[in-house]
This record gives sequence, C-alpha cells and structure tokens, in this order.
Amino acid sequence: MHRENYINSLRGELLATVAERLTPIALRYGYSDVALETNIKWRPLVLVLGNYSAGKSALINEFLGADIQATGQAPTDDSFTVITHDGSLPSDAPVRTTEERDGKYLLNDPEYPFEMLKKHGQRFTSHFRLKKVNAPFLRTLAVIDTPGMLDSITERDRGYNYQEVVGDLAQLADLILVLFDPHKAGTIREAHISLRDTLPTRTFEDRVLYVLNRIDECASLIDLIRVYGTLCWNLSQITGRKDIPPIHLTYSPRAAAESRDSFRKEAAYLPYLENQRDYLKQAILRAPRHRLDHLATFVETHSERITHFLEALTGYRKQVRRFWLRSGFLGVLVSLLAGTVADAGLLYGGILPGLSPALHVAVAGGLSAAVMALWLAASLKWFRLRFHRRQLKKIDALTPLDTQTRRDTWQAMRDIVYTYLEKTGGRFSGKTVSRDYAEVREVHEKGTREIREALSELASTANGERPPTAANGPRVRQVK
Ligand SMILES: Nc1nc2c(ncn2[C@@H]2O[C@H](COP(=O)(O)OP(=O)(O)O)[C@@H](O)[C@H]2O)c(=O)[nH]1
Ligand SMILES: [Mg+2]
Repeated sequence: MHRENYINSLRGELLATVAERLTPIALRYGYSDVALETNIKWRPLVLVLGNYSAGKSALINEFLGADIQATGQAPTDDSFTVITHDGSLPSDAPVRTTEERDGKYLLNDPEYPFEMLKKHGQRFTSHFRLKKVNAPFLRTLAVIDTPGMLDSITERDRGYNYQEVVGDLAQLADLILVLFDPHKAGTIREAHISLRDTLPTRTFEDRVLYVLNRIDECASLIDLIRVYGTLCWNLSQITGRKDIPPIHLTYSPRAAAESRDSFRKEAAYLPYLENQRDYLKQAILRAPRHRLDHLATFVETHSERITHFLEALTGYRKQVRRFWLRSGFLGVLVSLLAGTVADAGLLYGGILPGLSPALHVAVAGGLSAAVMALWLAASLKWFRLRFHRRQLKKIDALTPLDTQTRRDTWQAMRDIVYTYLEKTGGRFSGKTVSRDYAEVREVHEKGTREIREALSELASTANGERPPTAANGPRVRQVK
C-alpha cells in the first residue's frame, strides 16, 4: 500500500510539472493545441494487439473473470474497446459490463485522453467504444481490446488508417501486449511497423510484451517448441535483432474448454506452463509502474523538444540582430556616400552657386539623413521581409544539428518552428523566449534527473518482489 501511495504521489508530482511548467509554454508557441497532460492524466493503459483470432478477447476475459468481450473463430469484433473500471458496485457483485458508451462520447469527453484520435474520422469513431466493468483486475488500469490485424497484403480499406490508430494508441499506452497464436506465428509485420515508428526506441523494449497464446493447441512439446522457434525467427527478422525478446507462453482455459482443437487434457507439457498466465497477469498489473516511466519519458521528450524549439527561436533572434547591424552599417555607409556626393556636387558641380559653406554642409547632412531614413524604412519593410523569407528557407541552419539526437528532435520540431515564425513574421519577444528557455531547461535537467533517481529507487525495492518469469530469462546452467 505504501508503495502504491509513493507511486501515486510521484505520478501527481510529474503531472503537476507538466501542467504548471511545460503546458503554458507548449500552448504559447503552438507546440501543442491542448494541455500536454491531457494524454497522460488518465489511468494507466494496456493495449492488446495481435492477429485476429490470436485470442486477445478471450485472454482479456480470462483476466477479467467474465465473458465481457465477444470471442469467435471468424473476425468477430472489429472494434477498439476501452475497458475500464467501475468501482461503484459491492466487491462481491458478479463481474459484468455495467455501462457502455460509443466512440462519439469517448472522443469528446475531456475526462478521457482520446481526443487526439478524432482525426481518424467517422468510420473510426463508429469502431471505438467504452465498457465499464466491475472487475478487480481493472482497479489500477484500463485495457484496450483491438480488432485483429490482418496480413498487410489482405489489409484493405477499413475506412480509417488502422496503422495510424494503433500508432496513436501505442503512444498513449503504458504497456503493449502483442499476441500470437500457434497458427499464425509469422504474421505480425503490420503491428510491428506501427509500433516501431511511433514508440521512442529507448522505451520500446520496456513497453512491449510478446505473448504466444493458445498454446494448448500444440499437440506436443515438440510442436510447441517448433512454434516458439518460428515465432522467434520471425520476430528477429522484423526487429532486425539477433537476441530474442522475452515471450510469455499461455492460453485461456475458459476458451480451451470450449474448443475442439485443444489438447489441454493430453498435452503433458501444459501443467508446467500453467503458472505463466499468472506471471503475465502480474506483469500487466505492473502497468502503473510503467506509467511512471512513461511519464518520465514524456517529460524528457517534450522538454527536450521544446528546448530545441526555443533554441531555434534564439538562433533566429541572433540572425535578426546581425541583420540590423549589417543593415545599419550599410545604411550609414550609403548615406555618408550620398552626403559626400551631394557635397561634392554642390562644391564643384556649380549647383546652387553662392551657397555658404555652412549651408553646404547642412544640405549634404540633410540629404544624408534623408537617405538614412529611407534606408531604414526600406530595411524595416522590404529588407526585413526578404531576410525573414531567407531564414525560413534555410531554417535548418538555425541550430546546430551535430548529433543524431539533435537531428531527431529537430525532425519533430522543424515544422512547428516554421509555422511559428511564419505566423509571427519573426516578431516575438526575445525576453520571453529566454525566460521560457531557462524554465524548460530546468525541467529537463533537474526534473528528469530527480524522476529517474526516484524510479531507480523504486525499481531496486521492487526487485525482491518480482516472480521469476520465463520472461526474465531461462535458467540455463552456464557452459564454460
Ligand atoms: N484452444 C484455445 N482456443 C482459444 C484460446 N483463446 C481463444 N480461443 C478461441 O479462438 C477464437 C478466437 O478468440 P478471440 O479471443 O475472439 O480472438 P481475437 O480475435 O484475438 O479477439 C475463439 O473461438 C476462442 O474461443 C485458447 O487459449 N485456447
Ligand atoms: Mg477480439
């Protein structure tokens, strides 16, 4: 309980940092249209992905302890369903769906973090819904069941961009389960591409759990090992890595009991793997911990990006100062030249003969001042505009892009910098920019360091409690 409180207070602090320190700045510069914390203030989210019939819905039902989601051999359910907790019933009430809401409600109610999914259009809205369930499993988290992904070749028009939806949901999710079944252990390319493109590399491995489900359909241990091997091979092909990610092996007894293809009574290996479902469940229940990591990464990523954004604005201000120096210097030169020429004209050209030398100087000086004024007016208008357009054209030169990290943050910020400069015409307060810059840098450096320290402390106290899952690596005697 103490631990849960600690996690909650840390979470509260992080959200407050985002809301009070980053959001005002993000809104001021058009970095975001909505308060940054909108997407992360709701409950920890677990996204369940996989082929159709991988047993996603059956496994979710297993964890919930009731038949909440429809299951079936054919692609039964083509909706994204957010399943969340209803704590209003007595704790001994049978688990059931207590309330259902449609996508329109879910996308528009500010209590939920899904507003950004509105962009996927009407067809998506009609395939998005909410269920409230009084299952204890959901006490600290919400689950999103998804329609199965088909192999990308047969993937035809769903009426919305499935990969983008999955990508957006993956960004919101704290934990992502990717399910396979023994029949289709090789077709996950589509999900993987969505995930790889949307999750920051450093969090990918922490946030994704692979599950080989429906293992009761393997007739023998050899059969299971063969399937497991195929899956490992396919995963390494897709991830481009030689090491195999941890894979949880499990099945749903409720679904198996009704299945004609199940070997659950004969398969001698199954009893040995029975505990895996519980380990998987424990891993899922750690989602609130992941939420902290997620939040920390969120703060890091956004403060890093906003810092880069403000650096670009400072770079622009520097160029403006240079422009004015150059322009002023040239103006002085041109007006002096004009004055001298005028003076020489008056002296030697015989224009206005009889003018006293003092008046000469006054006329030349006046002309010089007029040219300077004209120059300044032109600088203010045309030259400044030309300068601004040029800066927009070579916008990549505003800040150094010497490391890959900087190139990555720039990639994310470039268009936002462009839009802001275009919208303001390059006229913004340098003072505000430097003040905001100092603020965001402090959040980035001090804030994220403190969070990481708190997290590693939490991790070190958690290690003792962790069950030895297959996912933590097989216990194989070392061969010397
Ligand atoms: N034998 C067996 N059948 C399962 C298991 N999980 C799901 N099924 C069956 O497989 C079919 C597809 O399951 P479903 O949960 O609807 O898959 P989804 O499309 O991934 O949600 C249903 O007929 C389930 O009864 C399992 O672990 N073992
Ligand atoms: Mg389903």
